[in-house]
Amino acid sequence: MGLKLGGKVEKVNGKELAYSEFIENYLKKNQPVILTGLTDDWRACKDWVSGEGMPNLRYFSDHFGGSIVQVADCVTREFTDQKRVEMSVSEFIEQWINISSSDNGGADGKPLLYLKDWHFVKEYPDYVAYSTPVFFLDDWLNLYLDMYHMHDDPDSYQERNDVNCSDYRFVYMGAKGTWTPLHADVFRSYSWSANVCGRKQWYFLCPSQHHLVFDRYMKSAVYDIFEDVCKLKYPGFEEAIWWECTQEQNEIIFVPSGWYHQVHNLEDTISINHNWFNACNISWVWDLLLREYHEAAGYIEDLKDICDDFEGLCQRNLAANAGMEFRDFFIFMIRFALANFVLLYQLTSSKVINCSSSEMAELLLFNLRNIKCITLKMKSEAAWQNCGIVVIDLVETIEDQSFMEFCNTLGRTYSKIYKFNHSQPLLEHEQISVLYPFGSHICNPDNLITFLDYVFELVGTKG
Ligand SMILES: O=C(O)CCC(=O)C(=O)O
Repeated sequence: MGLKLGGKVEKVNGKELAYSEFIENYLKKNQPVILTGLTDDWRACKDWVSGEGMPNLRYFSDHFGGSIVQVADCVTREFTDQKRVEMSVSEFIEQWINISSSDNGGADGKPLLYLKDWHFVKEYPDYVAYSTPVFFLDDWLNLYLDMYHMHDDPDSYQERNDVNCSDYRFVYMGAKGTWTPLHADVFRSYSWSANVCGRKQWYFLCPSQHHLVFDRYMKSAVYDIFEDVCKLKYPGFEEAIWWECTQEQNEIIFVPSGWYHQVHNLEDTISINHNWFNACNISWVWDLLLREYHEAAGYIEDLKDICDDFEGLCQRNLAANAGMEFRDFFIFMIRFALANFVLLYQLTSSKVINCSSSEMAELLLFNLRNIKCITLKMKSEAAWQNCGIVVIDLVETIEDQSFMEFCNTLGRTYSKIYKFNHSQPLLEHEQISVLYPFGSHICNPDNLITFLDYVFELVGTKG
């Protein structure tokens, strides 16, 4: 039986779409959309594409050939993903050319290679391949990772970890027929994906239907929606209603949080994609962490009575599976709470009030309110109590150079979005003293809530 097709992904001219329209209609409603007209001036669209509109493979071997990348073999499954191997970009290009000249990639047991998750921006910061469209600029994930690690794991090989978790800005390249199995994105983040050349076919399932692609114990999901899906194992699969769309060259697709999707390259394709989250979808991140925590704890429940540090083990397993533990997420939230406060405090103390500055102030308040909302959820979660000690000294943080740079980057990003003239958010020592009244240490969700309520009071608004 074929897939049941239902929803329709809108296609909108990105040049005629206001930032606020994108936020209200797609980001906040968590709806997919294809945006056109946003890649006109990208260097990637010139350098990486040949006159015939095909990938300029030689350009990659000549300029980035030494880069070591992850390559998926689309015909070989390994657990819940495709088998991956590491190779240089030159080797990948050579194999691509060989396979496509023999014209049977994927047939006769031949591999079908797909370069994925290439951290191109991190590796080539001076080669400006593209500029992130304004709609996707409010990106807390990559902004944070440019300054901090999400998780420091003393047990893992840090250098390897550093590369894999350094950012979520990727390049993908694969021949016609390469594909990505059904999945929802890391951290249940949003993603955007731009076709520099080639075309992709997307199949989406909205979050309210995601149980239909899981087995009856909600443990494993369907891998390939076009394989013969076992009705006994996945009883709901045939009921699922899919959204299908074709993404053409130079179009950008917005993938909302928690939407399962499977993607097929209809032609030789190069794409650029980012994963990100911000105040609009951060609740997805916490909900996922909590689910994965309970799952991790469930797996090792037998050890509860014999393990000295059962909670520590759960948190380490959580970090291994989800990329962060509760503590990491909480520190992330504190830093964003503080950065949003610094920017808001600076904005409300300055005398310049205009439309852009008040829009920016609205956004900062929205961010702080959402952080408070998640913190309240964390507070009510008993598992949180045992997640290890967190002590963040607000005054020390504010005086820290890296944090000031982090604040500045957030400020610059928001000024760009709202076309607002940004000045450096420097707090003088006397201004920092506004933080003192309630004590400057944040150790748990209660402290963060007290801090946020104080901030709302300080700027004269409701939390
Ligand atoms: O382009 C692909 O093959 C997969 C991309 C994807 O899953 C995403 O951007 O979320």
